[in-house]
Amino acid sequence: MFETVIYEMRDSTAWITLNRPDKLNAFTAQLNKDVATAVRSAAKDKEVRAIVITGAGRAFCSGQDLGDVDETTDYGDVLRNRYNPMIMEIEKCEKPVIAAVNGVAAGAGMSLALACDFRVLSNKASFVQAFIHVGLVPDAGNLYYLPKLVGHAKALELAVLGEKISAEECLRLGLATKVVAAESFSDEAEAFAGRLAAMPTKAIGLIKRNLKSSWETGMADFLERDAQSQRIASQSHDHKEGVQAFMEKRKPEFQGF
Ligand code: T3D
Repeated sequence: MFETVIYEMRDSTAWITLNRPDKLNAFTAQLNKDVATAVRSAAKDKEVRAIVITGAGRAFCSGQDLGDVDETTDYGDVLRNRYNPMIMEIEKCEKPVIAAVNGVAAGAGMSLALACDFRVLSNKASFVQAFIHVGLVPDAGNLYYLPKLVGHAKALELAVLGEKISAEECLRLGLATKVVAAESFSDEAEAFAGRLAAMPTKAIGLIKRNLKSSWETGMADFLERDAQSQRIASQSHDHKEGVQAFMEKRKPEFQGF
């Protein structure tokens, strides 16, 4: 079904593995398209309650394949036609999306990780704002997400200096949700995704939506959004199950709807 990603279900989690390990999973048009299609289909699939994006081999993703562009390439069009639709699939997704960052994430590879809701990093992983080293501007939503995570001043510093950011530094800056030993990375990422997949998926989607709108909405409109979201959440099976489980002093079994 896909040329450049491996798509597999592990319990209720869809795993999307970027699969161009010889090029450190650098983006080609096909890889942009495959990631976008895979995220879209996981987002639509009722069986899927969490999505993991990771890389095959020793890297997460090294950004644009620099052998695949030349001086005739219109980078504006490349972004509009390839990268932006891919990032928007993640941005629109109402399920939790986890970047399982197994190794280096450079350039647009870092942008891809930033677009996800959670970043679980191997202690051997790193982020590199590689753009500046090739005279480019961080793109694919990078400068949209980065200041929200680390603040304006730090975002500017990382983007302009382009220094490698170790996993530990990512954790300190708030770029990583957690950092785990490389040896147990797959198990830890799977356990984290499994934990999210067992949670009330609808409420997670509403939390994502509300948090995003908090950057753009005035307080009065935001409070109305709170009311609408809570109405939806309160009508869900998982709300009823959560309350019932509390009353019965047992662990809730959420179904995701
Ligand atoms: O239209 C548009 O294109 C606009 C969009 C732009 C978005 C962007 O992402 S711009 C930024 C593009 N990415 C980069 O500039 C990163 C380039 N790569 C690196 O800086 C380093 O490779 C890494 C820091 C990611 C990893 O370093 P290291 O020492 O671990 O590995 P390496 O030896 O440099 O790379 C291993 C192989 O992967 C090597 O191939 P070889 O010699 O074994 O045949 C290398 O050429 C290849 N590779 C790594 N990154 C890319 C790549 N090949 C093509 N494109 C890459 N981005």
